[in-house]
Amino acid sequence: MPVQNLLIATALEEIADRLELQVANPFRVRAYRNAARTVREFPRDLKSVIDRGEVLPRLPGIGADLAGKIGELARTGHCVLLDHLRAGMPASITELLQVPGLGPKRVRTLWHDLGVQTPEQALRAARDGRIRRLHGFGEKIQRSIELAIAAHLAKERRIKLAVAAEYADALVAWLGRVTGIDRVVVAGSFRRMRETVGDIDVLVSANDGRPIVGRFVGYPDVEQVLARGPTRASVRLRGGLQVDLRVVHAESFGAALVYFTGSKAHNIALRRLGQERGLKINEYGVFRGARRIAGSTEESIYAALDLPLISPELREDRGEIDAARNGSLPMLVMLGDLRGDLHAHTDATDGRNSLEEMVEAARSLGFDYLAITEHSRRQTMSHGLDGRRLARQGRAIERLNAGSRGMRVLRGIEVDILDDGALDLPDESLAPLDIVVAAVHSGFTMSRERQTERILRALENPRVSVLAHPSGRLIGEREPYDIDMPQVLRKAKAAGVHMELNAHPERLDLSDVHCRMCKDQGVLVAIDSDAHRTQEFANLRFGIGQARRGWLAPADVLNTRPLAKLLPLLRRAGTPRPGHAAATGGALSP
Ligand code: DGT
Ligand code: CA
Ligand code: CA
Repeated sequence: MPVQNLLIATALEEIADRLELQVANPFRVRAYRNAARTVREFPRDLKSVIDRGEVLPRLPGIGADLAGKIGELARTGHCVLLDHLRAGMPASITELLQVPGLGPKRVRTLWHDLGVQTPEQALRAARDGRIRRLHGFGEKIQRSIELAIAAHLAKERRIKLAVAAEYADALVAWLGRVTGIDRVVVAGSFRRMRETVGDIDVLVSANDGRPIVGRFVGYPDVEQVLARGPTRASVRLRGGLQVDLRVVHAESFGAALVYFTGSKAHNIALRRLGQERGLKINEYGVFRGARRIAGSTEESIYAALDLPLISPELREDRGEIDAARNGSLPMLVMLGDLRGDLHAHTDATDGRNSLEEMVEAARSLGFDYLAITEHSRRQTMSHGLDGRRLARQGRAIERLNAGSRGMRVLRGIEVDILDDGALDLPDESLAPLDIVVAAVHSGFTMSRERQTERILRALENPRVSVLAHPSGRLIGEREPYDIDMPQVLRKAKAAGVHMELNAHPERLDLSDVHCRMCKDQGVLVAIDSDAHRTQEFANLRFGIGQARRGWLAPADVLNTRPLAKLLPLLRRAGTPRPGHAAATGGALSP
């Protein structure tokens, strides 16, 4: 999603929130919410469409009035209606709406009856016992509000990697057009592919910093310049994200890249290693006394310490320096190593594209295979498939496969794991499939013991090929459910079930640490997009980033294998329960 669309969508959401706080007509509120979603999902940058003088495309559910607002936001970055709404109520009130459990109705009561405008004030009101006395609240609600606000305030304000990528790509394109610029790299946690980033660190190589800094602070999305000097600046963008810029000369670029890529812990460990050899390392280079012995490239910095280059994703001081010293750094998996995707949806359930469109998109990406894995019947909100619809889709897939050579479409399902660990579809529905991806979508708050038992039982089912998004977390929104992951992995290993690394930016589940546990235990990881629309295959790159952070090599990943080696590993094809040697990679590596 282009950044501009994100900003327009955020503004439309804010209009909806504020209208709702005013008790506006619910249909009007809903129209703005729907418009926000449409804009967010629109595949092209609306601003450039409008800037080029093209007429705004006719978007579903967006009439002339809303189209006018979108045009206004795209052209000016402002909207008279929103400014008016903002002027009529406290600025901080929308932050209160972000607190889980506080909808517009409750926020409005807190504001009108208690004068509460900020999360801090709401917390105080809860602790003073003022909330429970409000009409329709009571002791229990007061307690849940108190806990939710405390959690909200404790949360570090970090943004998801995929959102940061939208901002970073646009900013790099803007900076790249200034003359005299040599290289632009986004460093920091972004380059290490952390699942969330606190701010963005841009590093530029150029002889003269001033025109670069000028261009940077002139970026149209800059809301506030926080600091500015001849070779550095910090700004806050609209939407709140902070960006730090540093400009260095070419001879220091590698040293600065190492320094600003971090992590801080990795840098400290490098410096310690340097000190042992009488070397000083800083963002300008590696020095012996006053003499610079390295600096222009990252390779030169590591080479000065007798180390091979360490990939940014590994730079967390989790053993990578020792591994580099003794030559045991993994050859990390790359996007190009993936032969296909084992988790995708279509418009038969809650996806947005047809089976044919998803297949065509996967084919044009060069996949050898794509598994279609819809939700199962229990997911009524997403029109999950029952046995009959699943069988019908299976026949459609067989027709597609019969009509083409090249990419193979696999018949699959993302079947719900029920509370007791049974699967949501009977064995006769699962038996004809090429792959069964099993997933927990309910009962997140079970005790560790019950949750672990439930998942172990699902893994024992000989139909199950892959456990999807194994921890169930949604980044920044829902904590992982409580399970004994080492025990789950031991069972997976014994049963020949693989773990998914779901590459959806909200999930990135498995975590990096769990990926590494899989590697250590010999459990293969399936890096899947969970695409609900054709554009979402692109999310695989975030899954690859996470996998690299988890030290995974191509052989550790299930879907780096060609189809002929993949199929036997899915425990299908008449072999109810292959021995566990079949699932260990090793000789089966691609
Ligand atoms: P973030 O922004 O919280 O997601 O994480 P980073 O790693 O991007 O951290 P940030 O933006 O504060 O700093 C960027 C890099 O600069 C960091 O990864 C390492 C380097 N750095 C920052 N402060 C220090 C420091 O005090 N000592 C050392 N050795 N390096 C530092
Ligand atoms: Ca940063
Ligand atoms: Ca920073």
